[in-house]
Amino acid sequence: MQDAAVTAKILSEALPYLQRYSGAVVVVKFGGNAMGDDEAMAEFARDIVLMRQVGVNPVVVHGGGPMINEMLGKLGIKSEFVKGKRVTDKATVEVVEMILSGLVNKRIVQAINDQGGRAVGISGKDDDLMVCEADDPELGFVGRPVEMNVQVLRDLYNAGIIPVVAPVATGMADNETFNVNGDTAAGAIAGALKADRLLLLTDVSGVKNAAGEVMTQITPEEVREMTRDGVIAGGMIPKTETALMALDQGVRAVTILDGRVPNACILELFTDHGAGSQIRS
Ligand code: X2W
Repeated sequence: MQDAAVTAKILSEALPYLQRYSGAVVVVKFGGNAMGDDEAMAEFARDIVLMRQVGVNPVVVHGGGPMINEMLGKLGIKSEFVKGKRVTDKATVEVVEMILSGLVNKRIVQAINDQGGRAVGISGKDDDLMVCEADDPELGFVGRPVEMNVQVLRDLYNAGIIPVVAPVATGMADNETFNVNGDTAAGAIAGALKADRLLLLTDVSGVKNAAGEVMTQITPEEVREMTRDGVIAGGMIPKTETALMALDQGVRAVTILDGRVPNACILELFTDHGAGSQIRS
């Protein structure tokens, strides 16, 4: 078949998926490890703009751990992680906010706008979107979301705008700033919006079973079992915990997938092949 005919066939076959997701709210967590060079960033942005163009309401929540590490390194500030979360003192939280709300947030906003989308970058501080408490005294200024005010996100996507959210939050007291794990923030936002889908883009192909194979479909019960048995371990734990929390709050399905695969979001939403591991009841 000629290229044009193949393209036409692919577009035609996408119709049922386009219909299924028309009007859906899809929260996409774009992890720092999933962000590549400018070309990969442009490709991610194109997928997000395509989603918007076909009637999906995408909400992007990003991370930026590797970019924070790089700046802390330049400044000679030491950093360590406890159970997947960065121990965050006063000097560190200032760097976290500068990098996430500044550098990383604006890079994504610019990439989406360069593809013809209308992205607006905010953080959890804007309109008190995400109000936090200290997660654990040992971690310093690491926040656990306790109050979500997601109307600002609805206002933005109902106006045709793609919100891009940095996981930095305000506290209950004045002048507090919290560093929030990107997965945690994305889960809390998806839960509060009762999103149709939460896509967690990372740098692994999904959740693996004991034999090391990626599982395409998993139930929450299987996730609990695999966590108890130590099959789900390390960096996957915050992701599956986020997934279970989001499902509990009314999100219909959560997918953990490799964001470095070209067109990962489109593959997951608009083809029957799908991508990564989908967790749903
Ligand atoms: C993260 C926030 C960024 C993040 C951090 O300081 O690295 C905590 O650990 P990725 O790229 O999604 O890992 N916050 C509390 O989550 O970035």
